[in-house]
Amino acid sequence: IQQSRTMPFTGREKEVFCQEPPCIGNPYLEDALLRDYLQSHLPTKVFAEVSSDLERFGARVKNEIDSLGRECELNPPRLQHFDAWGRRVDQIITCTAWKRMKEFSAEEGLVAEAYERRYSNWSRIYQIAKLFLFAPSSGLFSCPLAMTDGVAKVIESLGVPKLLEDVYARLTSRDPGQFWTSGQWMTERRGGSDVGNGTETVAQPLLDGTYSLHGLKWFTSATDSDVALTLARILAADGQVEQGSKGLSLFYLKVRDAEGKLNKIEIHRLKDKLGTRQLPTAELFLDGAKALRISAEGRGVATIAHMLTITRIHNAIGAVAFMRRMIHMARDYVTKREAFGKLLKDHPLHTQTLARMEVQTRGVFLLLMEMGRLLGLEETEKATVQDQHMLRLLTPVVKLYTGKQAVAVISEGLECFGGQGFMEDTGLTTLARDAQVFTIWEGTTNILSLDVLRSIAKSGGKVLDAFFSTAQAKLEVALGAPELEPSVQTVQKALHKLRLFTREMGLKGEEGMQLSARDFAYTLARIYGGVLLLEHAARPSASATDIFTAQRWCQQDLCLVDREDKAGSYSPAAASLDHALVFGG
Ligand code: UCC
Ligand code: FAD
Repeated sequence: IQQSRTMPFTGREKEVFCQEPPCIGNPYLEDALLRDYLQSHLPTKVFAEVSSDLERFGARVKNEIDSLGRECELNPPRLQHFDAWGRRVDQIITCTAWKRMKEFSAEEGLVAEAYERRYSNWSRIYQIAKLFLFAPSSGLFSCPLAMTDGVAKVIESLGVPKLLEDVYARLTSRDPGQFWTSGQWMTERRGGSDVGNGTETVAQPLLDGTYSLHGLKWFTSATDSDVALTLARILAADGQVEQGSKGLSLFYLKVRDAEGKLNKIEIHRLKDKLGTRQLPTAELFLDGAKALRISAEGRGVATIAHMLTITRIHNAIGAVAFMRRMIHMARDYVTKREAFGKLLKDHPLHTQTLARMEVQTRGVFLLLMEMGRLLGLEETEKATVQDQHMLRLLTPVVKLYTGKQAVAVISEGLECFGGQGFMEDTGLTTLARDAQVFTIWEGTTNILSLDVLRSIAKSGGKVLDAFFSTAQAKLEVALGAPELEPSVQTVQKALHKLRLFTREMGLKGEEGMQLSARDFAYTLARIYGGVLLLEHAARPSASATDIFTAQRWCQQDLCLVDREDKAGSYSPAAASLDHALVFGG
């Protein structure tokens, strides 16, 4: 045996192997599906302009924004209650990178683009594509942008009243010096889902026509924002308030005055959160905050619903964008990491794992873009009644389904890096911690499933008619391609079963319908995801990968309600067995 000159693991030998880390590239150039989608849907001239801007912006995300996003994670906001001289200041201190994000957002028109409508109905798709590239690198600045967009939408829906002209202009400004962001304060201690019963905040009418708000808001994200919308009950002259949802009105307020003093608001504390740590989320005590009522009395929930549509779509942007980022990182890593004598990319089982993540991500990406397409049509008054029904029905479906899939795919993604996927300093864990919130805020999975039922009831079933006819029309396009025919038939069968289920749904009673709500929403997501993948795969320029993706998606259980209904899961007997199972000790 020959003795080596130096002992292994002594001196410099310790540093012999260092794994090359995964890197992000230009997220636009790396995303063939995004580019294909835009090229297929946008008019040629619009695509040329949008594509060149997204390529430029993608480079900016890679070279400039991504590291700032990481800085936001490493320098979370903190709350300073008192200044050096004991004065109560309640100052939220954010890092420079967070402030830079606000400037970038204005410069890049991340909200403005949707309201300038330079590209008519395509502007929403363009804005969504841009936010999609931005979100995973944004240090969660995507959150205040979502709410800012939502408030601009509410103001627009009110016809931009004179008193709100300035704030509307600021929320949609491209000038960093003018640009304002907004918060959305809906949640109180008694309830964030059941806002109608959980809201205790009262609004005292003042002589000048404004109100002073008194109450405690339990979750308020992006609390460093300039303005906010919030709900409260108007105090009648006899000191009474109307309870329930019908007692809620919507208010607009400025968080601070021109000198930077809080508008009779105390910031109790910043939340200590599992994720989204870059983002300040506070508990606020409203101690007479001056506010403007912007809805009719008692129409608070219905008015803020315009905002919920927008923020829920933004939630889906974040969820799908995080999935895409995780896959891109994992895809890069397999070209650098070796195991058992070869690169990970040469282990078919590992590639299969990535392929399954990719199928899920592609399906939900098309669901997201469909929301952008429908919203763009609605905002430019080009939407048919059917399009409007689809927008209403699919908003909760897409929010809840993308949120859940993000958690699943991102968790799988962490495993793709082995032990390194569990290490804080890789930055990968941030995606996992932050993704968890996509299922909770802006309505939990169950609440959104019930919102799907609400949309059906409110429309007298018309949203479902729109679903069936839109899905059928899109499938007809795909029927021409022989490779797609078996998958088209699978989706058609699922649609048939769903139709049968919906015919019987009313007979299940209130509880039976509620028990089916989650499976029902998943069924809509899976069927419509399949429809969109098939439509995409039926384009003349479609690739073999597009076809394969559609086929794989359609191999899932598409009609969950059929399976579960046959198993009796929505019956009173099942509900009582569920109860016994959970509480039986
Ligand atoms: O979590 C929050 C912010 C986090 C940060 C933002 C991040 C964004 C993404 C970032 C990505 C990185 S803010 C808090 C969000 N909170 C929620 O989402 C609340 C969840 N709960 C619900 O959604 C409930 O379903 C409620 C509060 C809407 C239920 O209220 P009600 O009052 O019991 O509901 P009603 O009585 O059924 O509805 C009242 C009115 C009706 O209209 P009218 O009176 O004309 O019949 C409904 O049709 O509101 C209408 N409505 C809707 N309209 C209710 N929901 C909707 C809807 N979704 N769309 C249209
Ligand atoms: P609950 O309503 O108590 O729900 C608890 C559980 O019960 C959930 O699983 C829910 O699905 C289930 N449930 C409730 N009702 C039903 C039902 N009828 N049927 C079946 N299941 C049901 N809110 C704001 O207003 N502004 C913000 O800026 C904001 N930022 C946030 C930031 C973060 C990081 C987080 C985590 C939350 C934030 N929220 C904000 C609050 C968020 O919107 C609420 O937490 C959420 O809507 C759920 O409300 P809740 O916490 O009261 O849960």
